[in-house]
Amino acid sequence: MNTSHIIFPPLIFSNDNLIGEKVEKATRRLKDLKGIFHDEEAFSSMPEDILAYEVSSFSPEKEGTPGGLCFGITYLYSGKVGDEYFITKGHFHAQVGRAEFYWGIKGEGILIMMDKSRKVWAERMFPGSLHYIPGGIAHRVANTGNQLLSFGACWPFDAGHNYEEIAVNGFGKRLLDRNGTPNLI
Ligand code: M6P
Ligand code: ZN
Repeated sequence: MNTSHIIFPPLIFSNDNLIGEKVEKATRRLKDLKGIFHDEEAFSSMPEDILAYEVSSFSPEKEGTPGGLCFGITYLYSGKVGDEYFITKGHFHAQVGRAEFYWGIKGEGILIMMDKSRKVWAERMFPGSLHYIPGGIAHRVANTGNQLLSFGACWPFDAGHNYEEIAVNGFGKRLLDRNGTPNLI
């Protein structure tokens, strides 16, 4: 049998690791999250180099290619700024109609979503949880546990990230620790 056309895949997803030549890694430290947390005093008292989260992603084609898909794993560390859990920046998609899947791999957290009218709702994330984020819905994740939260994501190439609206207006609600319990306030 000629096996010359049987090759190893360019990507291996094992445990919560994404391995491959074309995997890109982005790092977000507290200093990259200025203005995101409500307690500015607590924020400025923390070392700005603390790692908040990392994203390993694989884009098989050039960003913007219609019909293509991106795959990523986010590693969100456990921590709080005052009473607010570590969170991802959060974004709408630049192309409003583009949806996305998230799924929980390790740890526990909460996926926070918001529509255009600023209505906010949330879903618990845990190993095995699967979340469909429809087009037009802003999304961000909080780590509510005391260990690393890792979650997967798959989104269309041409979705793009619109961070501006969240940077300016934030989400309509925040996820705060109230006596050890996460509350959307
Ligand atoms: C997921 C995907 C990525 C996103 C990342 C971090 O992996 O949604 O597109 O970049 O989470 O989220 P954010 O870009 O909001 O910081
Ligand atoms: Zn997205």
